[in-house]
Amino acid sequence: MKLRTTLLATAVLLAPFGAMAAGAQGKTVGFSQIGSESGWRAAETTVTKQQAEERGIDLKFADAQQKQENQIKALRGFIAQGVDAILLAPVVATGWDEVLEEAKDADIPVILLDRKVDAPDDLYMTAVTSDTVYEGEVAGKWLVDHEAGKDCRVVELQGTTGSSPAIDRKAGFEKAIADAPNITIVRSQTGDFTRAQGKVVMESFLKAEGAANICALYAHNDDMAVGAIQAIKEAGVKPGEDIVVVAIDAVPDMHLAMSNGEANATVELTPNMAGPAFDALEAYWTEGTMPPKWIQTESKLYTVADDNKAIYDMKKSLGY
Ligand code: GZL
Repeated sequence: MKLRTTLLATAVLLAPFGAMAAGAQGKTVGFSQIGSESGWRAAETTVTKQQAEERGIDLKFADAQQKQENQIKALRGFIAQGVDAILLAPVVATGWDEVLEEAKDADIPVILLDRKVDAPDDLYMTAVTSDTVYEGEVAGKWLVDHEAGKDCRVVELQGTTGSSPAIDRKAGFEKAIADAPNITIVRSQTGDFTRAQGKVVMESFLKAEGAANICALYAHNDDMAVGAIQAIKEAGVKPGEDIVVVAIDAVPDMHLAMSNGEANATVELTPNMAGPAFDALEAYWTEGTMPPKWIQTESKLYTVADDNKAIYDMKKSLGY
């Protein structure tokens, strides 16, 4: 029942909303998106545009191509345009105070999507994110259970350096394995959340350590894991068996890899951060209600025990 509920929940999260929400009709919202570095990021962009359209919001979309300076420029453009609100997915956690002050001075509410910033929380209305430390803990706990009693040398593909999910997912994983002396991280390097970099860095791990000396890969997102799986196969060893693979996002291709026995576990991150953000803005615009400073989205562990082929098909059918 739980899986079915989750599948339906995912379906609802990804499908366009029928009803037009009066509160947002005709509003203009600027969205500074990081880029399209991963399948999850592309899905987040799709869902955000879908949610805006269904609510009658005029969305001004700016793709930063992974550069903070482009995001800051975009925010200044939105402020100059006098948009009604700003959505920001901050590529890194620091360096936002000045531009967020400018938005506050212009009385334009800012909502953070999927990543946090190291800035005073009066500079943004709310942050819609998962608990990224918990995601790392769930991944770590899964590995501790899976490798109980066995020495397990782990290689880690970190997300974008300085981003809140990379910082948090590392911390959460390390917290989970702290009491498991048999699990040790022997290599850790950023793959910048991309498949291409995930493959390149995994190749360097395999060269440095030797495939036989690597028990597991922990990747901060599925796209790096999928790239790494290619490198593991090209090295002549079996991903999911010789080297277990655990990651985060639960994008369709990770479900496919699990259904093929080439990966083992992932922690789902919903691409629908915009729905809760637009709900908060509608409540603010219609009733003056302020949301809490953090709107947390759900995290759910998927493993090879789940019907991953069915989940893959369902997510693909919804345009993920
Ligand atoms: C996490 C999000 C991360 C995804 C990656 O909330 O910011 O960014 O896990 C994406 O796929 O690159």
